[in-house]
Amino acid sequence: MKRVLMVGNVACGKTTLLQALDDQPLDYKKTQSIEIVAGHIDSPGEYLERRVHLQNLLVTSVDTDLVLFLIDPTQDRYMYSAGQSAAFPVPVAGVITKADLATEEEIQRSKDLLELAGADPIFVVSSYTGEGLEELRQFLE
Ligand SMILES: Nc1nc2c(ncn2[C@@H]2O[C@H](COP(=O)(O)OP(=O)(O)OP(=O)(O)O)[C@@H](O)[C@H]2O)c(=O)[nH]1
Ligand SMILES: [Mg+2]
Repeated sequence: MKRVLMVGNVACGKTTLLQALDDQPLDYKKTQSIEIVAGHIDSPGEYLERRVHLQNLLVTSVDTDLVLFLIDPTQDRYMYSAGQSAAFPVPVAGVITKADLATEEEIQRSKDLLELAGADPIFVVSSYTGEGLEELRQFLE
């Protein structure tokens, strides 16, 4: 399986998605620092939101096969800049989380933003209902 670095705003669903992909119980725990979860690299949302920490994400990604840019489509705050994926030394794919809560419009807006950031391909998932998890698992295999 590809080793992934999870990137995304605070509470967008990074840790929960890693638990769901690994068939673990969904157990909320705030991520405080770079951590290994289910063999992947999880990051705190603050690393994306506070620009001084961005360099840590770039350096950490060197140890991975793939970066996932996550977006919670129900949140109004979007942190990715146009072409941001090009700063990473490995491929970047996109994940829209919390599909169980989002409207079609919110999902489409998130797709547009992830495309603009250069993420490809883009998955739409819900860690709660399991929607989209199988497609993402297959891609990571
Ligand atoms: N409805 C719904 N809630 C979700 C889903 N995924 C995560 N959540 C909830 O969103 C909240 C934040 O999830 P986390 O996985 O901790 O978010 P995170 O991106 O790891 O956040 P940080 O560690 O702070 O960067 C928790 O209360 C989760 O239960 C989902 O697919 N659907
Ligand atoms: Mg977390």
